[in-house]
Amino acid sequence: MRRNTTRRPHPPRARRRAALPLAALGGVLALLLGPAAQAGASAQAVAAAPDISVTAVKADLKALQDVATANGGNRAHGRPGYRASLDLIKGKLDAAGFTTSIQQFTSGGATGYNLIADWPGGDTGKVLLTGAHLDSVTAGPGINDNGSGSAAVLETALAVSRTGFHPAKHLRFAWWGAEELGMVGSKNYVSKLTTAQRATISGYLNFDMIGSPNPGYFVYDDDPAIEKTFKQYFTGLGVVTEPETEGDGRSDHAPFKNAGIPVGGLFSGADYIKTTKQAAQWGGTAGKAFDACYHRSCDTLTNINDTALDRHSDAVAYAVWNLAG
Ligand code: DTR
Ligand code: ZN
Ligand code: ZN
Repeated sequence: MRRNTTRRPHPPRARRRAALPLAALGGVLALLLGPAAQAGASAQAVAAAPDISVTAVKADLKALQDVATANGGNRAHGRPGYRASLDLIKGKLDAAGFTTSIQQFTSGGATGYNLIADWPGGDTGKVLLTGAHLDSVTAGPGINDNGSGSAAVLETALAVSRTGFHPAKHLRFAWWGAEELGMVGSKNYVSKLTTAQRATISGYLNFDMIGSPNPGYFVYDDDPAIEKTFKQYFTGLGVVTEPETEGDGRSDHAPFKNAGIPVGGLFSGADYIKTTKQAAQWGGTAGKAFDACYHRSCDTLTNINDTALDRHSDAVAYAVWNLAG
């Protein structure tokens, strides 16, 4: 979905070359006109985030559904469906030019895996990390929880490659294992970081359940700058948001927050009940859960609201483009 933003879409390379002299002139003018104009100029200089195709995100969800169907009905830690999900995503990232690595750990007597994908370039002293947990519960395929976040992060990473985005910061993307066992994969990742490595992470963006069938629009109320970026995006859409308050400690942002790393993220709701007020502002059904199939076998490809998935996927890209320095 296109946002009503004043920014133009990222011009193709040829037009970008022609535009460079104009951009340089803009920079000189900004210097002459002073800080306020400079702020305006630098804001204008941020490339517009690309639209993330909800069709592409849903195709990834279909692929994850197929993985679960072919592997006992789930993509849970320690089950074949999890590693098959990781290999599917890794293959797309490798083909798109990312430097991928698999971090192994053990939990509950089973081997778990995190997938890390680095986009070459940028200041490795300033890393913007974007992630989602890839595992499901054993009860079902976990398409909303958390195929939705995994697919949106994947399509944003692929958009970075497709558009040739090379921001000041170093971009890293991650898909965590064993979140459902207590954020085991992300805790493992953070525990292995040295103090110096932790200091390089300027922010961690977490996306866990962003396509709920009776959706809400909750923004993590942790780091103010990250929260503001997400709220700006939804304001541009004319969508009201609410702070995500009960999520503290309930997803993969928690280990990063506990390590003093700025965190933020989005959530479309789980088994809590949508109020009348929330239904009035967001649509959907009051008195029903945001996701009645939370942690159940019915969390399948039909357990997704396409509008929520589309809006949240675009919000992932908007945040990456605007927080990448
Ligand atoms: N713990 C997540 C789902 C979840 C429940 N509340 C929140 C709040 C913020 C993010 C995620 C969640 C899971 O079951 O994977
Ligand atoms: Zn869950
Ligand atoms: Zn989840």
